Amino acid sequence: MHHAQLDFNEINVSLFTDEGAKLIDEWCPAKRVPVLHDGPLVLWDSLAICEYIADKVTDRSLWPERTDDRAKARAMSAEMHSSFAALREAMPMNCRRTVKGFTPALDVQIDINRIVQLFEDALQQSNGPWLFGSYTVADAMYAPVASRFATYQIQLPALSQRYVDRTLSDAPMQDWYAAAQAEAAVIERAEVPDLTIT
Ligand SMILES: N[C@@H](CCC(=O)N[C@@H](CS)C(=O)NCC(=O)O)C(=O)O
Repeated sequence: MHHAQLDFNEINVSLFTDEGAKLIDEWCPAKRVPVLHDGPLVLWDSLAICEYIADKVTDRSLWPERTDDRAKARAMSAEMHSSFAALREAMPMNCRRTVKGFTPALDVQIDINRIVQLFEDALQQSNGPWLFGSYTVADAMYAPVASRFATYQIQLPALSQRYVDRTLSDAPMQDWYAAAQAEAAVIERAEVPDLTIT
């Protein structure tokens, strides 16, 4: 929505707390975040929210121009939405700390390899800086993964590393990180321990 240059208000929901549960009851019909309220419209799914925003903005495109690239960007976004369960489980997004000595299990490494293959193929074809040249919904969908690659210190080929760096230096992402730094809540179940050698 920042890239669409739309004004919006954000309500921060502290997951797995009593206060967060009340907000979820009030705002989220599927009992999950994110949810977008736009007038009477309530949209409870992240990819549907992205599609809606892309439809809503008429002065810029949030999907690639070429039909075949649009199809690929949609497939990539859908794959992010429906897949990578092992990576999500083992590497919760946590932009407040770097996890030291993280070694992915085989199923996690398989997810990482697939995402790296997607990044490399798209970036080789587009020449970057974004997956399809200019910023699209696919970049929004993969921003949390780019964040995980950085904070879990995953070794990446050069093109993918440059893409992760670009994502992290993007102004809306920097704002997201700054907002996270200002939060005090910790989700204990999402704190992956550092590997320490004793
Ligand atoms: N399909 C949903 C999945 C949403 C989802 O799983 N959200 C998590 C946070 S990333 C959540 O709300 N968890 C709260 C809970 O499980 O109680 C989407 O992408 O919009």
